[in-house]
Amino acid sequence: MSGLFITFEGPEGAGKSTNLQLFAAALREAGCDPLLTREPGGTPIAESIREVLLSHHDEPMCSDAELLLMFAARAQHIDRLIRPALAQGQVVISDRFTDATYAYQGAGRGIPTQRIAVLEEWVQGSLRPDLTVVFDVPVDIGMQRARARSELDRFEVEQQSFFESVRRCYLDRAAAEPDRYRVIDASGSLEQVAAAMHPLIALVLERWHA
Ligand code: T5A
Repeated sequence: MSGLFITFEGPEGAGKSTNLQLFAAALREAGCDPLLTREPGGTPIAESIREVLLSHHDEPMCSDAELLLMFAARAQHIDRLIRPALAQGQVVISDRFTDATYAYQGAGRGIPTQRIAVLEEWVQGSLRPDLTVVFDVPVDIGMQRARARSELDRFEVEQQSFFESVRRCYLDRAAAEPDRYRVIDASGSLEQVAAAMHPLIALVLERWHA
């Protein structure tokens, strides 16, 4: 028995976390109870690594340390939470996964894609999301939302050009593999974005019933 692995992605303030809750509520109403998780994080050890990754430090974190910590957290998350849940046939929805590494550490920090791909193979083997929903929003709108919500973390203080590269990477990856990705315009109101998710909810329920 194998479940369904769904990831929500997008630049800062795109509304992933908000819409993930709405998406899950709609699935629950239809009788499907998904496991919700996030990256970096998802287990106690991975959440501790998240704390190191997101907080500000006096010592700058080098890009390779950042990349390896992302994959260390991911290895733990996959081993302890994602694989066991999928093996039980559950629908797992993660707020970010490896696409974020390609976008932030790859396009943002400039780490070569090939180096990330090596770690992806090592840590994940053949595990890839069945469906990735990219919430796309112009950088200035996303950052406005993030600023209004809370204090900025270690990533959110990056320059506009960093986030433009992140956004471009997500869109390029989605265009290269249209079977796996769906892009949602997340610049409108919450109601508009929620409405745009309806066909995806139907798609997930259809695959879940299959
Ligand atoms: N990271 C992560 C990497 O660098 N590499 C990796 O491999 C991984 C996995 C995670 C950070 O780690 C980085 C990327 C991130 O910088 P995080 O706190 O989880 O940190 O950051 P985000 O995932 O970006 O979470 P955010 O909360 O910033 O963005 P969301 O989840 O997209 O947005 P959300 O839903 O929290 O909404 C933000 C605010 O906007 C409002 C919401 O109410 C909220 O206040 N909002 C809207 N307002 C108006 N209209 C809409 N349509 C709205 N949608 C949301």
